[in-house]
Amino acid sequence: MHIRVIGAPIDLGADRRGVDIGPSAIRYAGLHEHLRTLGHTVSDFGNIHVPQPESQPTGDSKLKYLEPIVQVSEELANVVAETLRSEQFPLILGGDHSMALGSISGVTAVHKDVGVIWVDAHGDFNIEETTPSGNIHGMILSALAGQGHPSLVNIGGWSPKLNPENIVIVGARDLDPGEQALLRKHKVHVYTMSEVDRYGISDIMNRAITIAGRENHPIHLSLDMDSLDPREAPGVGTPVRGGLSYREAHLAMEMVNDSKRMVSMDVVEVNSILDRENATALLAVELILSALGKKIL
Ligand code: 4U7
Ligand code: MN
Ligand code: MN
Ligand code: MN
Repeated sequence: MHIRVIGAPIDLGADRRGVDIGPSAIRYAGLHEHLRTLGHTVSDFGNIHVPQPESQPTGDSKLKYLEPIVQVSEELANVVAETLRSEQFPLILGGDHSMALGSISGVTAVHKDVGVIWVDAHGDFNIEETTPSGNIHGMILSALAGQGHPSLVNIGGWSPKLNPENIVIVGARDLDPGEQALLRKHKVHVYTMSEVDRYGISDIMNRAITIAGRENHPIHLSLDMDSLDPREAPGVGTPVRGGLSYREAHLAMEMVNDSKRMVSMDVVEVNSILDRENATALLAVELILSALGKKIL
């Protein structure tokens, strides 16, 4: 496969700085070399331009940095769409999860009826009226499903990008009250950590792939590193106890690879300031490799 790495060093969507170094940390952890060992061809677009938060007005406290996030999303959407049109696989490195607004908008500009597997401790399904923080990284999946502020919803000039019934969240364990109501209302498939405990990650991933990939739909995988237990992934901005184990996360990635349906992937929320000796970036690389074909034997 021809993989194109795209860096999205955005931290405008989150409260803490440090995820803007994520793309460098993941590259430094040996990403390209390992991908080549797997037999892939790898090129690197470099990073898209993202303004520093200190250089921007915060704007509306319920939608912090809305304007620059919209600008970055438009640019990233174009880069991702162009990557797919030139038959390369976009591997987008965050940055906070607000970057998925651009990445998935780009994917859905090229592919019809995209299914999304969103591996995350959170639902990222808030809107202006339900957000407890005003941080846009918690409002991205809803925006892609056509809910929320028009500027977020209409990236690229069209909406919605996703049918909520083609969205599967895996690993959820911290959902805000208003967010829960929205997830139910829009019939998003949510597999919580309780369900992972009860049925096992293998069963949950089988279901996730069946739902996101039904009717031959292409799958976009969005991996938020806070889906992992903070013991495995200490370098994330919003850690929540009780997450995926090291092996559960690997198996989830391996199963997505086995499905042969994935057309694009993002890896987000690696916070290098909070990390310990780049452990979370190294783990991100390992999980990317499992998602892109690495087998134990
Ligand atoms: B992430 C939160 F209130 N729900 O909206 C919010 F708990 O991309 C967190 O999944 C969002 O890391 C986390 O601010 C966004 C909060
Ligand atoms: Mn997230
Ligand atoms: Mn269809
Ligand atoms: Mn999260």
